[in-house]
Amino acid sequence: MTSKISLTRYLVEQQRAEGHIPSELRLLLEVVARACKSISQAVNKGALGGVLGTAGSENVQGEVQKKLDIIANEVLIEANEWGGHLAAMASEEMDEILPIPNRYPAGEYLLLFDPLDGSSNIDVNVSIGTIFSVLKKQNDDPTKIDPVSTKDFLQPGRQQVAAGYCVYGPQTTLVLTVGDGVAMFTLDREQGSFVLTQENVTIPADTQEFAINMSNMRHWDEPVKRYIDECLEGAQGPRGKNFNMRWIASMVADVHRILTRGGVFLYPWDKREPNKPGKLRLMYEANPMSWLIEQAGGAATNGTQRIMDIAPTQLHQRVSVILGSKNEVERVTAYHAKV
Ligand code: P6P
Repeated sequence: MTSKISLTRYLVEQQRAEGHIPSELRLLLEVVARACKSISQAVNKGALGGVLGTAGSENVQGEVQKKLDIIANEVLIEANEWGGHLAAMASEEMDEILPIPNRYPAGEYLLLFDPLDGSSNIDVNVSIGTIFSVLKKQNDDPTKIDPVSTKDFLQPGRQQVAAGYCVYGPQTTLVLTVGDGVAMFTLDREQGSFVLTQENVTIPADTQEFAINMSNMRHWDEPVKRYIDECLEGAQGPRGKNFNMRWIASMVADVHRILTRGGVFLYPWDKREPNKPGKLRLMYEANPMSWLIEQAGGAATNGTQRIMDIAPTQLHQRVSVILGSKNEVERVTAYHAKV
């Protein structure tokens, strides 16, 4: 029986062997994992915990907040604010960044998160998840520590030092990269710890499975319409093979499936709100998911450029997302180039 490798042991060995994880970052990742365990407990209680339904408020995106959205946000803040590893936090559920209170020591890392992605699925018992991204506060003059501000967060995704998600589904699974491949840890509820269940996760370059909200078809731009039409034409069409479709309406669950068996996920720009580049948020949804996908051998673009090269201008800015099996993402991106 191979001994179980806990998240802690994995991170210590990464720190020792690869030098990817300074101890402050290792501590941060362990704190985030513990927070995800607490969120998983709250999610699993469902109606028994009185946590279903809406909170009667809206978030910065103008979306109705679920009780669990707020609970998950508070769990992540309370778990991370005192440890001394962070300069500030940013969340989908908060308009502004949250600097570490003066009563606690501040560190050099910036933590961004969508505390509970896919919350429209909470009340119908479908998988949801927490997405997180870690950046480092850049100090132009190391001798002078400037007070943290929103501009410290506005770094392209390629600057991330860690990224991951925790999916609350039939299993609670933490998926993580620090730039040395992708590892998956399943929560062992008897031990109360995350256990390594897969490392060096790899996405096949080709796939026969796409994920998109088909109800928006009439609003898509031509390149996306062409790509999906060709998939739907199946073996008799230009692709010469049949495709399957999945749409869970929970990015964490759709990305987890793609990391597990391949596929391509699309949430493209559409004509409904032409001034919005897309629905999903760059900083705490698209960037962390793009790094995981790239670290597993996949690709992630907004149709015209690599998502992780996008220079952000706003904390909550949105982006069009095409990610997953490399050859499919490259095909969709090539169709955009021909327009
Ligand atoms: P739609 C969830 O609200 C989310 O942000 C992503 O997790 C998901 O992929 C997408 O929106 C679903 O959007 O328009 O299909 O409900």
